[in-house]
Amino acid sequence: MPLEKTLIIIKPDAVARGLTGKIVSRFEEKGLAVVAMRKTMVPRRTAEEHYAEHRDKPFYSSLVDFITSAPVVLIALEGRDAVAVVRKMIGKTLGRAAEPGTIRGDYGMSQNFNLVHASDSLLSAARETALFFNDDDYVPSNLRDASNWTYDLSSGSPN
Ligand code: FUP
Repeated sequence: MPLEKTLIIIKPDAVARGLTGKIVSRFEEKGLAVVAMRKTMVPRRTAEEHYAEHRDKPFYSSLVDFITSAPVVLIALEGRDAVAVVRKMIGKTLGRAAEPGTIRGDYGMSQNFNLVHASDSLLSAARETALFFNDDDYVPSNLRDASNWTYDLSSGSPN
């Protein structure tokens, strides 16, 4: 079935502000399945690897400092076109420029404290989910629950 997995990090600012539940609810209400989730501190080495593409940017070390400074919530979400759907839901990087209706647009003002990370491509989703989760961290998605009307499954693929 053409389902994608994507990595979300609810960042230290959002966790400290008590926004974890609201943010998870948005993804659930949209119809994305939480297939793995863990509240944790991110080890510095893992953060450096996660943000490796920004290694040469002036903000790299402050970004790593921030993401390792306090607890985060790691989430793997699954759904059809999940990577693009989630990127749309989080909104622009700068909170005060992000559209109302997006997570950053509704809850944030900052660029650096921008509440959530979400994988920006299928390739980074594969890399990032593997960096934070092992195979046995995943539960089966609830796609086939009797109560789930998120997709029409009668054709054999989720439409
Ligand atoms: P996004 O994909 O929207 O999370 O944002 P980017 O990939 O452009 O940036 C990665 C992270 O670096 C963002 F969470 C914000 C942060 N950042 C800074 O901390 N300082 C900057 O000057 C630019 C980005």
